[in-house]
Amino acid sequence: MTFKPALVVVDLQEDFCPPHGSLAVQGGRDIVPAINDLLSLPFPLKIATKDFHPQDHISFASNHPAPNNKPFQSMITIKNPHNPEETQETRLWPDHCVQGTTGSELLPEFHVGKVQHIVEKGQDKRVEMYSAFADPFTSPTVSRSKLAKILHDAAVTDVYVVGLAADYCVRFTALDAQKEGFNTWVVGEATKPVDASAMEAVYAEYGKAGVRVIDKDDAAIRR
Ligand code: VGL
Ligand code: ZN
Repeated sequence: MTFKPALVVVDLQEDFCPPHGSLAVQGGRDIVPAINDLLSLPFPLKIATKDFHPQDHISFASNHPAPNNKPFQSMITIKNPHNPEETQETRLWPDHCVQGTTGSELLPEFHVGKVQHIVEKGQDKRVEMYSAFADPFTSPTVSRSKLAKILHDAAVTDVYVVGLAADYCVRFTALDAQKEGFNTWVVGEATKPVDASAMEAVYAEYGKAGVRVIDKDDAAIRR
């Protein structure tokens, strides 16, 4: 059996981190040393993703009328632009990772020079896109990134997912990686959640889907 692992570092951006991030995840910066350690391992393929929204993105509370426009709280229903029968309930957020802003920049302490690709996501203002592969609509999908093609073209077998946030973009990226046919691993100490109380449900979802959570030291690369 061949084994070809890829490391995918999700959304390690200023807006998801203290001290200035608009959607700062507690301890978001603390995972960078673990991620830099992983980047020094001989993964044949390393990829970073960036949440990269236009200012009029549907997930920003500021783009919706009161009273149902409270960041972190309000939920809205999004229709699939290609199939209005299909809808998604989604959470509204503070403006974050707006293209061209400092908040959208990758953390300077992240050794991004070691990645071969930077995949941007969330550019389509009409849909939320937590997964770095695609938006959540299925009939049909509205927006897809180039991530699946990069991984398949490289004949990757295993995907290791790290970054921010554990309960949103890391979660949906890992679940989609497994759906794409990759053996998928999340490195526990190299991710942090927006809401720690959500993680038990996320681990249950991983268990069902076959995504495995491991420690950094177990993410050593087999050959
Ligand atoms: C994310 C909320 C909104 C993430 C992105 O990267 O986890 N969370 N947009
Ligand atoms: Zn976002």
